[in-house]
Amino acid sequence: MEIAPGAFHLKGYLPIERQRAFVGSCRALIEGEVPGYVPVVRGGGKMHVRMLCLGRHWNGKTYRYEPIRSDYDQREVPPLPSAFRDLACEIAASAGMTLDADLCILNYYDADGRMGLHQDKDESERSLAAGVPVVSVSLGDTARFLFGGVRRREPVEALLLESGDAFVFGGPARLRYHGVTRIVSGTAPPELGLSGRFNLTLRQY
Ligand SMILES: O=C(O)CCC(=O)C(=O)O
Repeated sequence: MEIAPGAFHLKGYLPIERQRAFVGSCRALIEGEVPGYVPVVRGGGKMHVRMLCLGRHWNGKTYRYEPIRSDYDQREVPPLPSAFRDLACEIAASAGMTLDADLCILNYYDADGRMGLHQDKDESERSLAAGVPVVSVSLGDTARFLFGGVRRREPVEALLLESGDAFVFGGPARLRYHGVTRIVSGTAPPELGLSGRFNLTLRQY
């Protein structure tokens, strides 16, 4: 469903077996050798998600990408798994767009997780100018997602992102504000054995 020019909500995109496989990968990564962590952003506030960047690290202090987690533990960012890259390419194509993802921001939201309204604008000028899409994949508990305009003050639409949904925003929608106001706890499909929500945003720097 196209909810605005360049923005598509692909409900129920991933069947449960594929969701299970990606949840397994997300768990292993976020609890892995280079684990997820709660970023502290440049104003000094803690984010309300546990984050792990893959392929390139997004530094919450500088709002820039880098190969080393210099705002946290100086570790090298883990690579982007090819299955994540392929998934991004496949979903973008379903929305009529092209994405050769080289990074993913993997977020875990617990029952109190949320993310303020923001733009994804730290990728390269070239990628942003071309409107290369961001592909978002939701797994686990439902999220109340806000999608606004290209200015903060513009009206926002609220929609529910459920487990298995994909959301794509590119072209004229690439710089639209978005955020997550709340997690609807206990709504994850029981087959996933997951409490909380994983969200992957796949991007091309
Ligand atoms: O969790 C979501 O659905 C949105 C995540 C997001 O906005 C981001 O990672 O920039």
